[in-house]
Amino acid sequence: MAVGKRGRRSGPPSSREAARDPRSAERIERGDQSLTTNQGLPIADNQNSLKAGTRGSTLLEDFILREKITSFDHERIPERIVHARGSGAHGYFEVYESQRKLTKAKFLQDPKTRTPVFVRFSTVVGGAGSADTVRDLRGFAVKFYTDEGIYDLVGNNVPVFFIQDAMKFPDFVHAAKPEPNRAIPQASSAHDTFWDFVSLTPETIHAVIWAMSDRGIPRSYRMMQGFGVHTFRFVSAAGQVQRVKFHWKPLLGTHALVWEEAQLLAGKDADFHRRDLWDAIAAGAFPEYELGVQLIREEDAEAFAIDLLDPTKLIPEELVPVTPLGRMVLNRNPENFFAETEQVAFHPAHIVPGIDFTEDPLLQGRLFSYTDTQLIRLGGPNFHELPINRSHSPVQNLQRDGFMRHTIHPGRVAYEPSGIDDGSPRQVSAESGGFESYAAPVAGTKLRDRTASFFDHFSQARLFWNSQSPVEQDHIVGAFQFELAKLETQAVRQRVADMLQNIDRGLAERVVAVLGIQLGKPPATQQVASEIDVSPALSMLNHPGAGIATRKIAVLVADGFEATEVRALRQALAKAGATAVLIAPRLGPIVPREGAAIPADHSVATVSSVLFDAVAVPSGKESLAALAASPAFARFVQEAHRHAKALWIGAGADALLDSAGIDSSAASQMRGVVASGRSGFAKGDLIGFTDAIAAHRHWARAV
Ligand code: HDE
Repeated sequence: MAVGKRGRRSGPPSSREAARDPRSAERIERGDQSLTTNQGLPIADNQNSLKAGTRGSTLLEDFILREKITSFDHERIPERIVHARGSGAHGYFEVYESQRKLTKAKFLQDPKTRTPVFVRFSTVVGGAGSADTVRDLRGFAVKFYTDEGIYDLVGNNVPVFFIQDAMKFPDFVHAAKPEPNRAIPQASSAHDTFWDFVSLTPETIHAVIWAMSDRGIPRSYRMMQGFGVHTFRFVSAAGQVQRVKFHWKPLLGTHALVWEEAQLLAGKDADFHRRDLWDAIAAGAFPEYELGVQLIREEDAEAFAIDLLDPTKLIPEELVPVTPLGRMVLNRNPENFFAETEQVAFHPAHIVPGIDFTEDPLLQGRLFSYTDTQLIRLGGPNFHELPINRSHSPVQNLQRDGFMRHTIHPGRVAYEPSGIDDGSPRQVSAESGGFESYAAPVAGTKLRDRTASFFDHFSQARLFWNSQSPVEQDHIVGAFQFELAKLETQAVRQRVADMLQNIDRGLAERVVAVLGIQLGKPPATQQVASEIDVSPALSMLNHPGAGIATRKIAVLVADGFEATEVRALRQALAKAGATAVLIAPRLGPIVPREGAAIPADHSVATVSSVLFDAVAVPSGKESLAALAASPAFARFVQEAHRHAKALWIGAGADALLDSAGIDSSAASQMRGVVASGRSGFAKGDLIGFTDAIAAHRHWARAV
């Protein structure tokens, strides 16, 4: 059982919570049941179709075969046009203390209220079957089943978006998706049409530099931040209005893969993030995120260098700190991927009293798009009746009929006002909890244009660049180099490189160093000085989280390993909440130098270092000789070293290190390498190893 930041227990869902879940009415429990058709007719033979003799044709009369095949033919629904690849989890949200002064939203009033949630994490560009670890932004969509109806916070793992106006969304997505003639590349921005669009649309550059940073390749859905992106409004019962930006911060810290690792993982385990989320929840290591808000008084809304209505901009946390409101714990895996993760329908317009929109033109467009897309994806207007989408508070209105209507409304009256029946359901005044839009003052001429304050596209991209540590900057340079080197059209490569100068001349120079081109004239821009030059909160390295809970450590062994060392390692890791996974040349029992054999968890043939956070090679002369003779183990160690992971090196591993291309004489001096001495390991080594894992990566060693 995990313990939350505020020391609360994060147990599995209680029976009361399960009973509240409207899905319970729709669940088909497995038991000793008869096989039937959809009409309930018991089926006597599920093996053979109805034929004219054993060698004859199948008869059209076979309604059982036809029903089965028809159902199968219609199993797929259209995948989401964006965010098609996703993984979901159930959990709950609870507020730390009443936020009555900030908002009248009921689920933010009482620390004793546990609001059920369903979360869907996703990549944006790839199809439903694409790999989890591609370079992309991640969706972070949360559905709160509140007592006032559904509230959806449909955000991403970075705080800014690529475009400023909904009008450009189809263009942006068409440019990023596989090119329409060849339908390649899948789930990748490294192609001409994406960068062509970017080079001609400078407002994209801020989100692009986030995507090229390590934020684009998260280690885990459990280790990434979430952002509402747009500015919203909080409205209190006393009528006080504030602008609000939402933040999710993971308890485990914000961590990334390295690019080569992400690429290898796409082949080794395309489901890496999905599996990681599922396994953690199944093991009771419930992911936890803190919800925080940046608050700006309505009257101060225009006090910043940036425009709060511009979704390509953020407010640095150093200017407006994030106030923690509560925590979300994910403690239950879905039971059926299709029914829950696939059919869940999020919508930024699913809001509750106390939260309201702003006039952000991207948000305004989203308010249309999400219902519209469900009409085609989920087949009609009644998708809110699907169990996963159903409000936990009563739904009463006079909308009727349509495809797949589940509810049955008796009576003659489906209109309002009516004097024939009791006039129910009635509208509810704002004082009694009815939703009332914030009365934002609006005046203007009808036009198609943008406010002048939207035209600075580079100041915050520069702020982001300046706020990265040197190693994070190296990774950004590498990502731009990779993507631009993949382009086929030289003019696009040139335009992007020239544009990068408007972020930072040094960045542009470093990027073109491997592209075989010279920098040209930077395009003209408008730039507004930002209030600060550096925002430490933007560097992932400043969000390390605590400890090594849920980390997976590969322990490489063959017959003859030192059992005492493996036992001590296992205990130390388990104590810290991490898991040691035994990897051997074969499955079955592996025999130590002394003591009882231990079964291997995996054969080296089916795993790879990229699936683990750190690697341990325990002592044992015979064991180490066998590992050193195996190219698979040498590669395992060499890759983990190259990806800057913590390494535990047992006594006498020189031959293995040599075959892994690591200078064995220098190993014990390397950052993040714990080399146990000839006289065996000490307690301090175990602490050193867990500390090295907690540091995530040891960049000084990366080669
Ligand atoms: Fe979305 N977006 N989006 N989006 N979005 C969808 O809705 C859209 C935007 C986000 O796990 C679609 O049900 C428009 C910003 C997430 O089911 C669609 C615009 C942000 C998810 C759609 C945006 C997001 C979606 C596709 C610009 C971060 C996945 C399927 C005006 C704040 C939700 C669907 C899930 C999904 C439209 C921009 C986040 C087509 C038109 C900005 C996390 O309706």
